[in-house]
Amino acid sequence: MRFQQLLQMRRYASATLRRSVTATTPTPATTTTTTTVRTMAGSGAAIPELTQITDNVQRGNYAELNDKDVAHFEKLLGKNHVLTEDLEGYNICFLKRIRGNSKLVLKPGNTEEVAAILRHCNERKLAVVPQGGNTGLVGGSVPICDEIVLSLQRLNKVLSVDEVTGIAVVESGCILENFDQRAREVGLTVPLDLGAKASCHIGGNVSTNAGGVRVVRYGNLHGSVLGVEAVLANGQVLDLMSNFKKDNTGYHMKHLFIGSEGTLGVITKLSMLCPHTSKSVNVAFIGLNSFDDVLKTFVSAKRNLGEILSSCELIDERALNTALEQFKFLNAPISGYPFYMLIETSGSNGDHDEEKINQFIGDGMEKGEILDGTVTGDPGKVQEIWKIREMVPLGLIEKSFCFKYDISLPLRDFYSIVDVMRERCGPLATVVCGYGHLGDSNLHLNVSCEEFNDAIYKKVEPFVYEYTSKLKGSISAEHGIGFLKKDYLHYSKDPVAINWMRDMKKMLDPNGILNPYKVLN
Ligand code: FAD
Ligand code: 2HG
Ligand code: ZN
Repeated sequence: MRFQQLLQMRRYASATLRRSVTATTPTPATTTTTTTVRTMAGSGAAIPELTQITDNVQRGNYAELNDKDVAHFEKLLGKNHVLTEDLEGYNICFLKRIRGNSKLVLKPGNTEEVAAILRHCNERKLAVVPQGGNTGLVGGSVPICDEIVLSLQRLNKVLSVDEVTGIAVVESGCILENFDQRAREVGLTVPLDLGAKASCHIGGNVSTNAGGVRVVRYGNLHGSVLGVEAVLANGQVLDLMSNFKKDNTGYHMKHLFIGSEGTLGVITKLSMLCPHTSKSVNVAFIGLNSFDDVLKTFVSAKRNLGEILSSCELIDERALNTALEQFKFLNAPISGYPFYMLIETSGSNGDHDEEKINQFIGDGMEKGEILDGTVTGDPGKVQEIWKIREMVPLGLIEKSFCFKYDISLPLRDFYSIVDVMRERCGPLATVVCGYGHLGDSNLHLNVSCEEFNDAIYKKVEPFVYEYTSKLKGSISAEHGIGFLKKDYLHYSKDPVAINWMRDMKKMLDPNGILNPYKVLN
């Protein structure tokens, strides 16, 4: 009897959700999100002054580019692939915070050309910044002074995708979304997904060890990347390609290039383990009253969705409302809650997965932890819900300047910094909000204001790093250190480790030509 009553309650609770699995006409997949990223040069902020001036950067002891160098590169690559004009887009970072003054952009078409460029630059002591899709958020992909921009745009081929092994080999300049489309043609999927997928390169992703929304399921790139080919500062090609998951032949040097942000070598090619595409994908977008309920729901998702849980994202009210205000095409299924979670399941049995996610939501509603929401398995609607999450970081920069942080924090203390920061900034900030990859303990704290100003900058930094460090968190969960965080590395890294990093940098790049002014200060 008790069991029956419980079942009835479950059904009632689930029925209050606006479920759209059975929608007859699937919503066509739109490309609004990706188009926005592709066409946006960066944020709505004003063009900044040169970073060398604003940040008083002492130019390194590098040679000055001359006509002979340009002629050398033209001979090597062909005139079309050597740019000396209209370089603004290559000099400014996505957030319009960092601006360099490069006079030369090189676009090699293969590994040998990358090697020849670096050989010349190393001999001449010319500094170089490797650049992928230029979507990085820490000022790592643009010059700080007059470094040559080495764009990987032309190394854009997917070389092979093996349906049997699940291993794909791809050139580093391939756009993530294009790579994923190719993998999907044979029933595989790239285990990495992020809002910048229409612009970022797979090589940029590996160089930053990008996280994104599926780490909770597939882990990070140190696991998925099986091998890399990298060109060292002296032009030597280091072949660390591997087509096997298991390969214990000595030191695992590929890891040096995953997340080293172009400071140790230029990645030209890589192999990646791609999982088989899931037959059934369901997404729930739910509203909750408190962060305590968010944590309870996360624990329940892990316990009850287990092996099919593929994403667990958090969005707070201010983050959602800002995106909705800026992008009228977004359709939020629910509104009026302090917190929202986007929970995705991916599995191989539609009925089973649907039953599981319904039961999980029903339980949460019965306990009063989940207040309302939508669950859908319709591919078009799944995409519509994901679009809301993907547009959140862009909403915050659409018409403002935004300080963005990607910190790892213990889950119990995950959200408190947002309230603390809001209090600290007061009216100086227009929006202080938190969202991110709850499933990986990775919070995105965003503080936006009308334009960059020192008063708010000083309120936010180094406070955010001190706070994170006190909780033994990480000051960079996924975006990297780049230029913006290099002075704060010590908040998360032991001095002995930092010294070893310096020694490794010196060994691999003795002239310091690769991405100077980044990662290490
Ligand atoms: P770039 O920005 O061009 O470069 C990034 C760094 O890598 C630089 O230091 C550059 O020198 C180096 N680099 C690039 N290519 C190479 C190469 N071939 N060899 C050596 N070094 C290289 N990041 C996340 O981790 N998770 C997210 O969910 C996420 N979402 C985002 C959403 C939006 C809307 C935006 C704008 C950014 C987001 N990012 C996210 C940040 C960014 O997209 C990632 O850091 C991405 O991996 C950068 O790739 P990219 O090709 O644009 O690299
Ligand atoms: C995301 O998860 C990205 O959307 C960007 O990492 C986060 O802009 C940000 O703060
Ligand atoms: Zn993120």
